[in-house]
Amino acid sequence: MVAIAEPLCYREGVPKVVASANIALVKYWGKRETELNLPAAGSLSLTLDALRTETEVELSSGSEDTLELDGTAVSGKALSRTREFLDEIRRRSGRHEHARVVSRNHFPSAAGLASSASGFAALAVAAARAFGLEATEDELSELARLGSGSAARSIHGGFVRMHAGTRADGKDAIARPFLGSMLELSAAIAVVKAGEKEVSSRDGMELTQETSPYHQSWIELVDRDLLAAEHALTEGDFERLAEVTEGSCLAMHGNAMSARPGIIYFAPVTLWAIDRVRRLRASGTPVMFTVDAGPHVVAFTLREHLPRVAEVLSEHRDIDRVLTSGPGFGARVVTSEAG
Ligand code: 2P0
Repeated sequence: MVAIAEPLCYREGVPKVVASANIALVKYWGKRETELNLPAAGSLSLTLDALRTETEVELSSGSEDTLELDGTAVSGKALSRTREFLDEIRRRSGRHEHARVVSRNHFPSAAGLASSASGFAALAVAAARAFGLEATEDELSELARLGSGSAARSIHGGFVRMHAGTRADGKDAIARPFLGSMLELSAAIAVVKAGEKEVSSRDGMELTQETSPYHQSWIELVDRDLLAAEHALTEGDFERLAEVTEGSCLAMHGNAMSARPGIIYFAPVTLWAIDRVRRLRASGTPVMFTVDAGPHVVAFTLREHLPRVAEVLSEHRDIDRVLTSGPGFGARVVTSEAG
């Protein structure tokens, strides 16, 4: 029996999977189908090395699946989502055992920092392995998507392109690496002092698509932004990428703010940080901002400018800390059964 607080690496014989969260440059906000969690449009992200989740899945003789996150047994919504996910793994593998899932985030959970992306990507790889389910990268991405749309992207490293697909069974709603970028971006993540977000991405998306008068325009914009962002990456055109990335972020938030009741993820300091990023860019530093479903601001820049960008963003008392990160790898097993 392993104590809950014991580090993951002490569970001998259980492979550990690491996945990194990703931050989208062209955002995902809306679904074409909720049962299979199919996105209404594509998206484009960068997987970030510093935002890691480690997960172990062990088959158990118990009568139900258990989940421990950061040393604490989890119940409620997070546990039911994990169990539903494991039900699908059982269905596909033809096995019936329950599982013990132990997971640890190396960044603040549930604060709008994409922990469901790294969490479900790591869980997909770890659970497939534990249940002996052979899966290609496309299948792992599809599986991760069932847990969380953005998790499909965290199966891969670097820049990643999520495809909305058209099939009803969702087999083509998967992410693949986007190769050929002439830009290598790093990120400074300004973590705002705040508790858990009030509206989850899932609920926020649903309310937005049901009530925002701009939702259809937003969905149509995504395809144009994807083309423009991919072109900017292959041309190494930082300015153009900044225009598209910031535009996609603001359009997503504008759409969410236009829901009834409007969803406001920004805190006052979010606007302060956006202003600082734009001032830095105007004075010659290549940097662009994006904001997910929370108040934190992610500034993408080139590696050599990262210290300066992080320094500027840490100057406000409502910024708790600034994390810095280079591009990350895709989800992978880091310890084998041999230990
Ligand atoms: C993104 N977000 O592209 C967007 C931008 C948040 C803001 O994907 O319902 O947790 O599980 O598919 O993946 C967060 O949404 O939503 C997200 P579900 P998910 O990164």
